[in-house]
Amino acid sequence: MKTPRERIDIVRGDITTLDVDAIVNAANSTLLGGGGVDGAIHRAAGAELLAECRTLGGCQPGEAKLTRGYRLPARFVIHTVGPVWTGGNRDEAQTLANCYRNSLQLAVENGIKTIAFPAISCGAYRYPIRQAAQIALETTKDFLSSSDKIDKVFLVLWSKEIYDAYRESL
Ligand code: AR6
Repeated sequence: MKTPRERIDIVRGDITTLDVDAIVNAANSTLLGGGGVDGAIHRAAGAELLAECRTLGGCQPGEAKLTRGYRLPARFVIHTVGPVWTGGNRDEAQTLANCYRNSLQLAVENGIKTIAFPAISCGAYRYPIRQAAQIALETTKDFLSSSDKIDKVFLVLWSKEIYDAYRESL
């Protein structure tokens, strides 16, 4: 079996274009859309995504909920809500780790083998990039070392700065 490291790919690009079983959305707790990667995912998936999101009753920070992918190449979208960075004293690190863990767990429960994450909380929610990169990588590696159900995790970074931070953390 491949090592956890061999099952993680760090790539630059637009997550909405990826042909994977599921892409993860960095949503807000209403799950009713927003800017950043959330806006891009809703635009690419079409109005049916918002209609399904309306049935979910929102989502707490650190938790994750599944919808179909509609017009996306991805079959599913896993919506998670990252922490807003307020200095690090409000369990932001724990909440961010929960986003990765709970999204991966939900993927396993739904037979998802390939999954792509954006840099959750690294935009509007202002999480310090290096710390977020470390949490993304550590939490994903830990999960993969305890489960062989996921074949590949793509960490998809839009900006060069964040891409470089992830490469360094690896
Ligand atoms: N593909 C991959 N990454 C992207 C894309 C894309 N198409 N577009 C943006 N990013 P953000 P957050 C990057 O702000 O910090 C929304 O309004 C972006 O460059 O999308 O968790 C929600 O509704 C950044 O590095 O998410 C919430 O209200 C990263 O994705 C709030 O923003 C995450 O930035 C969530 O804030």
